[in-house]
Amino acid sequence: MFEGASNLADGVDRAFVFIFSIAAFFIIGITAFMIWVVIRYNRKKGKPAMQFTGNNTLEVIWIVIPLIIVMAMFYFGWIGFAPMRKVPADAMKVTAIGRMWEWSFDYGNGKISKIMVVPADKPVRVDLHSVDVNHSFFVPAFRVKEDVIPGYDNFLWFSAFRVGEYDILCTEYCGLMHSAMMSSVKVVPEAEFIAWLDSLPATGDIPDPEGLTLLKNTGCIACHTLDGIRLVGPSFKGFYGKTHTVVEKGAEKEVVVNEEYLRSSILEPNKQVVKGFNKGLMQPYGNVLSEDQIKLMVEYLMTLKD
Ligand SMILES: [Cu+2]
Repeated sequence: MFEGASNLADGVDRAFVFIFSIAAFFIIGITAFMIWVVIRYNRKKGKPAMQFTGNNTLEVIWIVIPLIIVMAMFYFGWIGFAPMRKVPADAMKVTAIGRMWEWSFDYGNGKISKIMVVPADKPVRVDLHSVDVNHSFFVPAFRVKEDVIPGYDNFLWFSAFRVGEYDILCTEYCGLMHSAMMSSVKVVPEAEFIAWLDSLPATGDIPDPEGLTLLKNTGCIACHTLDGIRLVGPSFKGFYGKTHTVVEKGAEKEVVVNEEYLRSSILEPNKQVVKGFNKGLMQPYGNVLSEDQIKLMVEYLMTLKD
């Protein structure tokens, strides 16, 4: 159990052993020195006490030596800590959700598990999310620990190299059943992980497609509904793929709503306005949305044909 099971463990252990050894050396050394002084200068021996003021050599020594020691502690701490904040770009993502008093692990697409399963030798990024109070996600064997704070999504990562099952604890007192807020992480070979994820039922919320999220966040659906109801602009439902009459420079013409029409209606909404709707109510979105965002929106709108 003492042996680390992730890529980050060595750095943490090195800093821990270094700082612990120095602390142990000084606590033993100082205590022994104090005992020696108490015996050696015992008042019963009748030696008169002497007063000293100022000793430059001594002061330099007790400034320089501790300075070197704490800088060495900092060095080992830093080289252990720095890699913890650099998540490899190819890391797999899992969201750990903390609530009173349990952990759950969201693998995306509605797949939520009570225990964590990760492939061996793969970087795993764990996004930390709390739905209620402060928790702290701790895997002792991986030497990773990070607070899970409501309203502030933190993260950690690791690459576990030893197949096995390890404890997950909450290390921030979070109420009555805090001590029972435990789970475990299973490190399995990659093929086994893929099979496990496949068999995990999708019981959670399936997130909106990215294009829909963009339509919502940009405010598009305030004027264009998704259910066919007419508001300020034409409903998106069944819009794609049909022929509509539009007004361009005062003249009516027929257009087939294709990918290009959807795109140009985001960039130049007042160029070809669907007949029966008012011109000038929608602003061009070319400088609000990126090319990629427009592409995602258009792709989503194309799925709404009936
Ligand atoms: Cu907790």
